[in-house]
Amino acid sequence: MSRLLAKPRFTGARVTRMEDDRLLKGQGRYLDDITVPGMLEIAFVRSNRSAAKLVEVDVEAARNLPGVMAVFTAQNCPYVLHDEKYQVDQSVLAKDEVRYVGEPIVVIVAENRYIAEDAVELVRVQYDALPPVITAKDALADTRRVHSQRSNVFEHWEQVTDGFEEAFNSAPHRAHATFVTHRQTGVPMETRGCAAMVDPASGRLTVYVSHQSVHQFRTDLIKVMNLDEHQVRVVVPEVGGAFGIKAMFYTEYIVVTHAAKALARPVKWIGDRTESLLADCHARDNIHEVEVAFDDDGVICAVRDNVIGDTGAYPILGFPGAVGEAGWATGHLTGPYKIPHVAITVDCVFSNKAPVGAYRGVGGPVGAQVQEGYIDLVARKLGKDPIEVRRVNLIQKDQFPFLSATGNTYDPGSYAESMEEALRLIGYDTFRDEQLEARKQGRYLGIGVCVFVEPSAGVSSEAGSTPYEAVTLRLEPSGKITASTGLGPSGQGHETTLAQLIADELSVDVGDIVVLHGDTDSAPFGGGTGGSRSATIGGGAALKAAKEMRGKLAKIAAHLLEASQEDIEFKDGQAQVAGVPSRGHSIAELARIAYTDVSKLPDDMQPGLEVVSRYRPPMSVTYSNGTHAAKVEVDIQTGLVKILDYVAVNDCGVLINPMIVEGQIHGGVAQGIGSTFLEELRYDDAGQLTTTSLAEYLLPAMTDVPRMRIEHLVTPSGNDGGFKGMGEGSLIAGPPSLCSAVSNALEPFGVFATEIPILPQHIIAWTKDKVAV
Ligand code: MCN
Ligand code: SMO
Repeated sequence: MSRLLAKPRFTGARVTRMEDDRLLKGQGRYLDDITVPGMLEIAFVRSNRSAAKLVEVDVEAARNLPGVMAVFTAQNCPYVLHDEKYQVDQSVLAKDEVRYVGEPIVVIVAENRYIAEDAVELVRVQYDALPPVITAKDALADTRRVHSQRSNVFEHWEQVTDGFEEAFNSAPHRAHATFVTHRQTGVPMETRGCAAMVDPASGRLTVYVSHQSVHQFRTDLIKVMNLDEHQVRVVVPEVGGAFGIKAMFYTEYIVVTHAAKALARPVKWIGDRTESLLADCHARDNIHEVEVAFDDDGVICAVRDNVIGDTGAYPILGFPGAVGEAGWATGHLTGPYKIPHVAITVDCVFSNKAPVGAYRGVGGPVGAQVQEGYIDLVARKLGKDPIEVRRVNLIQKDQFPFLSATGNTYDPGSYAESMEEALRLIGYDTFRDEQLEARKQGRYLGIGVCVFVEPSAGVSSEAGSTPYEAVTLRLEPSGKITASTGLGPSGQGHETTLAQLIADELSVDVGDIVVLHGDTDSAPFGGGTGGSRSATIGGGAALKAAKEMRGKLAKIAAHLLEASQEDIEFKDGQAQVAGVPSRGHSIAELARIAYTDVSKLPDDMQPGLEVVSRYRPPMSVTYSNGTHAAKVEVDIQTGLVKILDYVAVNDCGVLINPMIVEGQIHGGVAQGIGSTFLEELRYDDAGQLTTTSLAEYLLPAMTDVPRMRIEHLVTPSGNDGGFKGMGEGSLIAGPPSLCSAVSNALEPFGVFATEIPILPQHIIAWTKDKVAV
């Protein structure tokens, strides 16, 4: 195989996203754009009680409405998701009992959505109310049970480092605080949906779904419905945002597929915004009671964290959400700090609320909120600058690989460096004077900082996991390249970034490559997109496939040129004898020969040029890092927070496309702003969700998101290519830095914010009638 490689042209460059041509012209084809003749549409009757026995479900009038083709209930759509580990059953359509508002009970299949919605109104559900379990504390008390056969506490674990108590008790100072991140969710512009149809000729089933992993989806679907892979094709069209929400498997998908099979008609469901807020997985909803022990310099020796994670009514198939949230949050409790001791207890509980699942960062935002929160707390107690406390606790460059007290091994990163760079960018040196000056005028400025670690591209060796990704590469007879992957992009630009990597390996233009995804009939089996794994693992697979292809091309070229394969280099779209461009063949010529002039091939080579490569990274996880710093002004009259400046210093190893990485950061910070100041899924005492539209669940608008400055540091990972994932870090770092900035601004009022979102009414209540000191 040729070892001589030209300098990369595309890797590391700001290559314009190839996806954007179609997306910006409105040519993206999303789930709801898929219509086929005879397609029926679906509407769900969802529970309007949080906890009740179902006494009677009368669907007669709905069934008789003209245009209604079928009505399904648990009786004629009897699938049940059984959670082996926690011994919980979830009927795909509620049977006997409902456990959260929004749980599907009946499905109407009609000629169109209008009729289906009308029929929904005709269904009579008679409930016998049960007392709901709404707060985490209620759930823990276990006096009322969400699932009668088992305790609400479905998961409990503890972790204590040896010597914790001694270290904790002998420290000169201790402080405590309770940190809360309320219920939030990812809100993709395109809601969830699914369409299913059976091909009458072959009998094969095709399911279109807006999802992050075609293969995982197929695995889950066939398991529940007892189908076989080769009879099921899953297609993911353009996805308008996913954010972890669409990595989950939901009961609606089974109902839609069942209806399509039962009626032998194509059937489609797309959630409306209310359904989306009610029944997409929720996230966060963690309470952390934290105690921290430290010395006079602010060096922290021990942290205790008692956590309750409220997971809602059911574990989501394949993703025990609260365990995920609390697991990541406590697993990275010490973040980038070299704190030697931790004591952690976690209780994950069921409640009569929507199930909790993945949302960008899964536990990372909560964990970072706690981590930066206790650092700020120490500073507050000692009357020190919060930056000083960070400086004395940060893991230093010469300490990598670093084994954290929670048991994670961090590969090299630039923790301290990223913070210093962020401080320089935001002008920390002069800020304190500016802040004092402003305070004299009754203006409250603050800077908050979050130094984050982001576990990315994690792979597990457990059975059932997919610790690899695959890329199929086909050099077509014309010399153009078709690549195919199991990744499931929803805006991350994989079509561009994978093409960049392949183009450089083969010295061709990115425009000569098309990257396909989202179809189990053509994509090689893979894990899909989630856990910020695509650049690292998918990119690794693309590199590997391209290298294999290069080997094949080098072999053909060497044969034709009567040269040694080792001497073949790839440059400007041709394979040539190193340094002798006149002795070479274009890639297109080699491709033509491989398919249609095969007598010229070496004897031991098959015709054609196709490879499939699977990359299983040597590292089980690689840690990205960085620092976000936010400068805010808090208006104590209106309770509004204005973000005056925002900087992000990011280290995700080798960058494939800085522009895409920066786009990821912009988006994550925007979500972080929503998470800190706007977004909260609120349930009332009866378990009714009161935030069922975007008029109540507020998202950041364009004017809420400031311009931000971004810088990159590069500490390569040990995986091929040196990439680290970064798709979640900006939502991990956003909320803590903003929350910390508010605390810093309002320090004269003794305010120390420990709950997000921070709403205007909170700020007003904290400062009203108080005198700044
Ligand atoms: N990248 C790069 N160089 C690196 C690392 C990443 O150029 N060193 C590029 C990648 O090639 C990719 C993007 O940046 O195009 C993000 O890469 P990565 O960190 O590998 O994350 P994934 O592509 O696996 O994306 C998943 C991540 C997750 S887990 C959530 S949740 C999330 C996120 O991405 N959901 C998103 N960002 C999102 N962005 C959009 N637009 N929509 C979502 O649903
Ligand atoms: S929440 Mo992202 O899909 O790991």
